[in-house]
Amino acid sequence: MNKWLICGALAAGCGVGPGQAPGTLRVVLEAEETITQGIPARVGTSGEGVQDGWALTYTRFWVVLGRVELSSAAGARVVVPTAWATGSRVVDLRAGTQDAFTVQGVAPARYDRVSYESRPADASTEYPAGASMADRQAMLGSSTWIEVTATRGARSVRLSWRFSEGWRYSDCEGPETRPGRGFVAASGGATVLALSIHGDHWWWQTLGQEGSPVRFDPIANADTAMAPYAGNGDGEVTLEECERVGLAQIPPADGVFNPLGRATTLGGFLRESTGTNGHIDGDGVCAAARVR
Ligand SMILES: [Ca+2]
Repeated sequence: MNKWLICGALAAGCGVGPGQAPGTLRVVLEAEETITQGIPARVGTSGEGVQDGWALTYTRFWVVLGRVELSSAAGARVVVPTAWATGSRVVDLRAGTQDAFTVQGVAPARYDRVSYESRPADASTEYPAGASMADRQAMLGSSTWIEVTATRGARSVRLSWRFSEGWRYSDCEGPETRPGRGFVAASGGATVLALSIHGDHWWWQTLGQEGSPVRFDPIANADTAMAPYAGNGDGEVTLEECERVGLAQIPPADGVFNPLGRATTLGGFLRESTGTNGHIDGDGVCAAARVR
């Protein structure tokens, strides 16, 4: 093991290799544009947007993040502040990209083991300033809480979904623009690592598949009583209404799903999709596993 890798395990203040100097690592929580700007209806027959003409706006996007681990197979480790290493906090991503923490004296190295978790909020979870007591109470037991208003012409539906599943994102890799496991902490400089949360995967047709068709009809229709849907028509699509819809029964005109064998209902598809939201540095992918 290189001397400076051992140094990294001990944090700041010790010597590094020839020509190398410790740097600063700033970790930010990145909100994908879909979260802050919404997802527009597609214009024309190609390009991005919702293909069936719905436009989606997030009015809430809360996600619990924590248990951040930044290390390397060679033994280097970034000393993550305790609040982020073992704790968890609710992040309001509608507020946009925000700082998580900064670590000084980080030994320059590739940290190829990057992981973090999104577990259900518990009594020790911290909240954004200004979060109401009622909202804190409502978030208990959930790892993600989204509220969406969707409109198409004169039709409008809303949803408020709280997901109780917990996820661990691990072995994160850089995006195509800087490939490789984890990230490289620069020698003597400032490095930024983003824990990036995506906001459009629930509306995809293939589970977690970037570039798959984006549609909202099956979800909007889950509020209706038109078979195979079994909703109550009150203008709000609940996760329970989505649970009642078998993916195989959805009319092809509404959508054709590929759950990769991981779900049989629309609700199950949405729950599994939640576990595909975690990335690094934009589009860098992570392995995901249920932790509860
Ligand atoms: Ca309903």
